[in-house]
Amino acid sequence: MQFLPLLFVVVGASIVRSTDLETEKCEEKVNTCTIFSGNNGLPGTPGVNGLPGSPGSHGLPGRDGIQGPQGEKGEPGSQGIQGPPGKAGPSGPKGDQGQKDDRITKELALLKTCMSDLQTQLSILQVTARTTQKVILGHIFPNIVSTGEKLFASSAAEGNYIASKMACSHFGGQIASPRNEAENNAIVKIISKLGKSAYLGMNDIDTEGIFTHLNGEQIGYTNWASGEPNSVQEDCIEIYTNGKWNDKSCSETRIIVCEFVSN
Ligand code: MMA
Ligand code: CA
Repeated sequence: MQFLPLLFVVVGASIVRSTDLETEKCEEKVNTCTIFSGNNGLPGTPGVNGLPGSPGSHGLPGRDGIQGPQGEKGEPGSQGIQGPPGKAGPSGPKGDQGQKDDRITKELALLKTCMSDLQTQLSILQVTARTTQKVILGHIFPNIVSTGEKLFASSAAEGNYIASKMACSHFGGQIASPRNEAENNAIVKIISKLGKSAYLGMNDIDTEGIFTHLNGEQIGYTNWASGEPNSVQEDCIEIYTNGKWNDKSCSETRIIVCEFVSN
């Protein structure tokens, strides 16, 4: 570091600190501006070292080294998973005829005999069950007519729709619900003798105009009298002694006719 020679100008204010023992106060003394002109002064003492400069940018990459020698052989890899099964081979030649198995033949014959015996016994049981059902129902319901699949029965007792439904289910059956002409005719046989209409099971209580069976199925077979059904107020069905149907209030009193699944 170099020093500027020649004119050495001192401009400033020096602060002289005099210790006044009495007052213990700092006293400021301002110098007047003085200009000196004379010989060059001695060079100043060298300044302290500057701060180190910031690092330079990266140099260019060096050239690639020479390729090293080949490494040692690696460990063998683990075994692969099993491959898919191969295609089936061609079928072998036909074998010789086997010997007749007497044991199986005999057991088969025995089974056939047992089956035949069971069928006979089942038929006898069915007849007995049918007879028993009819005898028992006949005691409670003296008026019975059977179709292929059902027994229609009445004690000649009377009740409204709800009472009729309850009485029939109490005896293990349900209120008469004909699904074809033969069943309708069976009911007619009973009520024509008793001389009074009966309620049928079907009704349109849930949806006006849509008559359904007790299991919710919409009715298929119908035998409405001319002009029926004719009232939104009449949610039940009565069957006249001539077999024709009329939609009717559910609170009338009618002959109770039940149906039972035939054994
Ligand atoms: C009665 C009642 C109705 C039925 C008509 C037929 C007057 O009302 O039984 O349900 O439709 O008769 O005339
Ligand atoms: Ca009616």
